[in-house]
Amino acid sequence: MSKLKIALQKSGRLSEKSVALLEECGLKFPNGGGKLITESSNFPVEILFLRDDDIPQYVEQKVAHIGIIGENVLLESRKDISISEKLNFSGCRLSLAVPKEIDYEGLSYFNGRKIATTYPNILSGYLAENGISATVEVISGSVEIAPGIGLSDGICDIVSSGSTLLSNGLREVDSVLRSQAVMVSNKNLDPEIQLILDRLLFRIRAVRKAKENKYILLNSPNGRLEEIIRILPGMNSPTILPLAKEGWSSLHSVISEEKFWEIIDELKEAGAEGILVVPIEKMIL
Ligand code: PRT
Ligand code: ZN
Repeated sequence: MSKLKIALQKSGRLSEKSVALLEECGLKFPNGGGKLITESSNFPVEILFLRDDDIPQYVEQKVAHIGIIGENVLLESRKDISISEKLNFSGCRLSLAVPKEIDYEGLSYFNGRKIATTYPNILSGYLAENGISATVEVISGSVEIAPGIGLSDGICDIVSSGSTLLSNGLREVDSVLRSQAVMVSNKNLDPEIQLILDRLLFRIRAVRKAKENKYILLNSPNGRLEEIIRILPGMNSPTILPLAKEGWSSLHSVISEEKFWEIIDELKEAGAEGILVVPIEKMIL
């Protein structure tokens, strides 16, 4: 029987969350023990653990059918593969930074200057788009020390909290790219492999939807039900059940995490009581 081959980062910032995502989708597989290939016991997949930089090439060549990487790695690789799903974790940005004492007034600062990076393709594209003529110094790591040792005038590197820049006396001045983890896939999957991928994507979306929403239960005087229903932007019309207490009902619905506090405030004002909010494990629409 065919198996969907999934490439995950072996060890690094994406590893734990990639494995957790597959586990939340109900896939059981042995993890750890330094294995390079493993199989799921309850879903037709084989998992390959690789360096993230190798994943685009392996997916393009169908050594793996799909993989999980940062968008930054995908774009830098320039491989002809597609994004099947954005995964909403490991968010970061690829940014330009300069020594903090520099009086920076815009991208033109970099004209005729040197920028150190491990992302030459993305950076060159960005500079060309903006009409900046700078020298791109390609290095393989520890980019943040390049200006301090006189290798470059600025850097282009991944930033998340900003503390690496800060502790190296650098200041973020421009953002080249926003990135998050994505599932990439080969563009020419056989139909039976595509079918397995579709089943997996269905589960991934159900897990993500569940994380983005909460289940809410509350009590409302019958006279205020209409107003409360108007506040709740539920996916369907809410469930209403009579309470033993005369003149009151219990109302159940789903609300999005994003609007959560706003909605709670409005509900209280409208007379809702006994509000319970509970996490949803899976959400199938
Ligand atoms: O060994 P392998 O090649 O597989 O891993 P790697 O070392 O190339 O990658 P890894 O594990 O560091 O990162 C994997 C992916 O995580 C990246 O491609 C990004 O998509 C994403 N990501 C999210 C990050 C960061 N946040 C991040 N903070 N990747 C790197 N960093 C580094 C950055 O390079 C800099 O050195 O962290 C430092 C900055 O962090 P702050 O928090 O100090 O700003
Ligand atoms: Zn890497």
